[in-house]
Amino acid sequence: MAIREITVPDIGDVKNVDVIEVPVKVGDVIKKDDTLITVETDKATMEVPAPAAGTIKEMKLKVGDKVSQGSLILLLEEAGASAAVSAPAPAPTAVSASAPAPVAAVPAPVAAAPAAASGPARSETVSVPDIGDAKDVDVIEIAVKVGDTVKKDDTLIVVEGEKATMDVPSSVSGVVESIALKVGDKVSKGSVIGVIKVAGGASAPLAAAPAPSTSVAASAPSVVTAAMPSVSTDRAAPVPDYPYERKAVGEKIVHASPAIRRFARELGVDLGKVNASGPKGRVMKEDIQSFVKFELNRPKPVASSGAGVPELPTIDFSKWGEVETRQLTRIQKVSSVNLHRNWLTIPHVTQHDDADITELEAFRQGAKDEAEKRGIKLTPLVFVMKAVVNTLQAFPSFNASLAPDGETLVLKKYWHIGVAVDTPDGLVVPVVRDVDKKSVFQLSEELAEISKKAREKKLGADAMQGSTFTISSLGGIGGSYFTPIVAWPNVAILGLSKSSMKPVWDGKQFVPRLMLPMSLSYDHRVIDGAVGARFITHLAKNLSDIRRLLL
Ligand code: CAO
Repeated sequence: MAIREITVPDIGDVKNVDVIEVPVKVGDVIKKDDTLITVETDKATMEVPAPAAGTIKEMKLKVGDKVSQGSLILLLEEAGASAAVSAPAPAPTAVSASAPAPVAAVPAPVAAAPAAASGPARSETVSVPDIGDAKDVDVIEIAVKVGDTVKKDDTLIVVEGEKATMDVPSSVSGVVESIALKVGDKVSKGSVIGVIKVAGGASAPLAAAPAPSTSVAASAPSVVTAAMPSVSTDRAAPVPDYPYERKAVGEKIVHASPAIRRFARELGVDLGKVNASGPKGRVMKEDIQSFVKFELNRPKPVASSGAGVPELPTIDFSKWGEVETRQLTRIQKVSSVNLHRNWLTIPHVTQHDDADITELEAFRQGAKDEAEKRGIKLTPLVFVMKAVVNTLQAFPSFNASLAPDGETLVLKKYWHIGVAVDTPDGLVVPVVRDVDKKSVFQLSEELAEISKKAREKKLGADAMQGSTFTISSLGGIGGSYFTPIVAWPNVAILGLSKSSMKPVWDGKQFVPRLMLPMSLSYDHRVIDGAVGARFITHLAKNLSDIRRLLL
């Protein structure tokens, strides 16, 4: 099998054009006319096709390189061929070997176009210049609209032939008065694009769009490039939301006009990731805009990035033993994004304390029978909710949210408590409203109802909104202190752990008291440490003597 050097064919007068895509790699088995590289000039994007089938042995170019005619692209082990040592990618098919190639064929401003220095304003009819032999090429973009002010050389329309995409620039500066074309129309040399009002009467040639340079006049516009790959001709619906999955590894060309490629480059967008909604799978400006919007708003994966934290490497744990993978539940995925954001964006302080709930517990035991008669299970949590609301009323900055300007506190005159509920699918936080207006029996009833609904996945989204403070109770489970994460937009959260009998010094002796471990996390931007300590002390006092709630 012969190894053949594949070089860049005649691409006209243009030198040092950018390689913007290299869709093939070493080892690829390619067919004749498969695209090897895509090059881009100011005005056109062209695909350079393979002159023969074979296996790629070595790549000699990469994206970003600059090429001219004769630049070495790759070494090809030709399928079933003999001998040839060096060959350019196919020359223009529609023209002779000496004919100019596509870049030159792209309409270029006519330097010699006569322009009068002065005169009355006049309307110029702008038409498609000489685009070589190509006829009936598709208009794939209208780059201007009526009323736009255009400068000479600004792109008016983008057309696409069999083998290349071309920006058709304006030959005059002025204001667009009318546009005679729409996307999907077919045009040839001389087709009217529209009318431009030329200020001050610059008298441009009547065939206003710049003609191709003289050396190209009779040539096809799109010579060197391969046939367009078989992409769908369906016009996909615009892409309102993403989950895109456009390019699989090994998928090749992205179709986009030079202007769109420039736009994507300016924004740092990888066109390969953008859903294409244009004709023939072409990426349009709106596609890039949708992509950027989506990327900006997309919740970022928790484990891998955020707030400038370096990405974590992917680890193959199976190297060290057997593993099993399991997807997080939907609830876990949603909460992981929220928790991560809250943890990173809220400067947390956690203050711990014990509340002496010996008397409260005696009262609760005394009220248990009555509660049971009503079919209610009275737990310490509802007393804590009442005590918390009383404390929030004494410390209004805890019942508040920080406004987005970071400088204003929104103080709320209602007391809705979010209660973290453990469900088989993960943590949810339904909200008990107007806790200040409800009795402990009412709260118990409501708590039983919402935690049942939560576990049966019957809670609506609004049942989980509007809390002013949150309580996370692990008291029924065990453990002592922990660090609850503030549930934004709240500024504080109370964690409760399992109460236990502890020896407490009463001034004369140690006495057994039932102590409830509490962990108060707060947003330090809003709450000072001293205020945090006062809040938890006030709360502990309320719980140690619930008669204080009546004061
Ligand atoms: N100390 C000692 N015992 C406690 C207690 C405490 N702080 N809090 C509750 N208990 C007892 C209750 O009295 C009850 O005992 P009895 O059955 O003997 O009366 C038992 O523990 C179980 O209580 P419960 O959990 O059913 O009820 P609750 O009102 O305390 O809590 C709810 C309700 C929905 C908050 C709870 O069921 C729950 O889901 N807790 C987990 C919340 C969670 O996961 N938080 C973590 C967030 S951070 O990831």
